[in-house]
Parts: sequence; C-alpha cells; structure tokens
Amino acid sequence: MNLNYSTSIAGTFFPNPIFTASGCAGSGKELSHFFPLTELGAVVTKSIMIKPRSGRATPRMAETPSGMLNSIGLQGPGIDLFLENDIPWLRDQGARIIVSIAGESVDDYAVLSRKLRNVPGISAVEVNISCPNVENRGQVFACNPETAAAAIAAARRNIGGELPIIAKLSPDVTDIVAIAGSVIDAGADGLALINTLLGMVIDTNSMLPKLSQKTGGLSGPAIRPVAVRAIYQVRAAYPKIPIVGMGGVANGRDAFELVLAGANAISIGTATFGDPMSAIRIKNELEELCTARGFNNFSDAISYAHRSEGE
Ligand code: RRO
Repeated sequence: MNLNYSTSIAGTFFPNPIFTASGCAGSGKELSHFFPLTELGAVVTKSIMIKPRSGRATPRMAETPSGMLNSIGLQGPGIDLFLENDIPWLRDQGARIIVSIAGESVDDYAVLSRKLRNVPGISAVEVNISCPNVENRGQVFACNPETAAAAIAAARRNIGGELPIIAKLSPDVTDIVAIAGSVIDAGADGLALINTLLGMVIDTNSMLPKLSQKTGGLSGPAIRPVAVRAIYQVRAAYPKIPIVGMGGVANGRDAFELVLAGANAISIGTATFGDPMSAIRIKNELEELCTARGFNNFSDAISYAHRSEGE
C-alpha cells in the first residue's frame, strides 16, 4: 500500500489519523498491554478536572440497542497528579498526547490551561465543554454560543500561543454550526465532533431508571448518523477548520464515512470496550479502504462527500 496516511490538526502532524476517544481508554495504560501506543495517531486522555473526583454513584453504565449509556461523571485524579504521573508515562511510551480538560466554570478552564502551558510533549488540548453528566444543563457550556465562547476564550488566553486547542461539542443543540462558529471566533483551532447524546434507560422490572443519576451519555453505532450529520454540517460551513470526528465508529468503513463527511482524524471510543485492538484494526481497514477507492493521500479523502457530481 502506498497511501500517505498522515494527517494534520492545526499544523500538528500525526503519522496516521486514528486516535483514542477521550474517556474510553483512560491514559492508555490498559491499551498498552495490547499494542504500542505509538501505533495510534494520538492518545486522547480522559477529561481531567482541577481536583480529584470519584464520579457519579453506580450503576453508571447501561446497554442500549447498538450502543451504551454512561454516567461516569468525570472521575479522575485531578490535574496535578495527572501531570505528575500520566503525562511522563505517556511521554516514555513515545505516544503523541492530546490532553482533554473539563471545568465546572469558565475560570476552571483558565486554571487548567495555565497548568498545561509549557508542559513538554503535548500535541494539542481538547477542551471538553460538552460532558452531559453534570448537575444541570447550564453546566454544559457547549449548549449555548456565549458560554461555549467564554470557556474556549479562557482556555485560549491561558494556554499560550503554540498549543492547538480543540473544542469538543455536543450534538444536543438546535444548531451545532452556530456553536462551532462561536468557538472558532473565540480561538478554537479545531473541533471534536461529537460528544455523547443525553439519554435514559428505564428497567421494566424495577420500573426505575437503570442509572443511579437517571440520565447518561449515549454512544456507540446508534449515534453514528448523528456524528456524520454534525461533521458534514460544520464542514460545509467551515471548509478549513480541523475536525476530529467520533461517534460510533466500529470499523474502517464507519471511519471512512466520517472522513468523507469532513473529519481530519477519527477517535475510537465505545468499540474499544468490546475489543481493545479495535483502533488498530480500524486503522488498517481505513487505510485499505482509502487505497481501494484510489486515494494516494489520506488528506484527499477528507470532505470528499461535499463535492458535487462531475467534480
Ligand atoms: O465522565 C463522563 O461522564 C463523560 C464525559 Br466527561 C463526557 O464528555 N462524555 C460522556 O459521555 N461522559
């Protein structure tokens, strides 16, 4: 195969376009038992907050048709321990690292960004403004253009000039293109599309919600058409903005669909729970498919579905 499989996000080079999805592989320790993390385009770490958090009470996972619900609630060690332990470990593996951050307030994004500036070995920062598992919808910054912009502007101001920031958006909005425009204006260098959709499952035996906190984020193949739609809409409005696409990608064909819609890279999330090797399998399948469709450069496949006939 002679495909040039590299991609770039806001000027940062990645040797291949397959990343982990934030939250689905921690900081990569478990995955590293299955393959070297250098095989991935990048490891995107679980969204980290300022303080340690145990997350929501169990049960916090539920199966759904072609997917699952999670209500983890931002479990993690907090930024200081994360920088002390996880980042040096990832650097030792030679992995390319995208750090995901999440805050409860605009100021949290400023504080987290200041902690990350000048940390060596980080390729980009994903600014997660769309976690669905928070106390109220007002805390989902990505649901409103003004709060979305405020969080991204705070990150941009405090992170320093060099490090690209990728805003992670929610599909649970009336107009994702308006939110995308707002965060781009606020200084986002790229977008991560999409976070999970807010969902609920009720147990028909107990007749109560299955998750302790009732609602959770829906992921898996069930949401892929929503991801394709969101990526396509944003790409149509912003032909140049780098997009990391995710949402129910389980094989190379699924990944190719998101690329054709406009994704410059693809994150693998829920599929990893069923098969820890899925990111590597998908990487190989996507490479074969791009070659089979006659592409010499992966980048030529990005946004292909936007061409009109005869182009
Ligand atoms: O931790 C979570 O519950 C979580 C996060 Br931060 C997120 O962004 N998306 C999701 O489905 N779960």
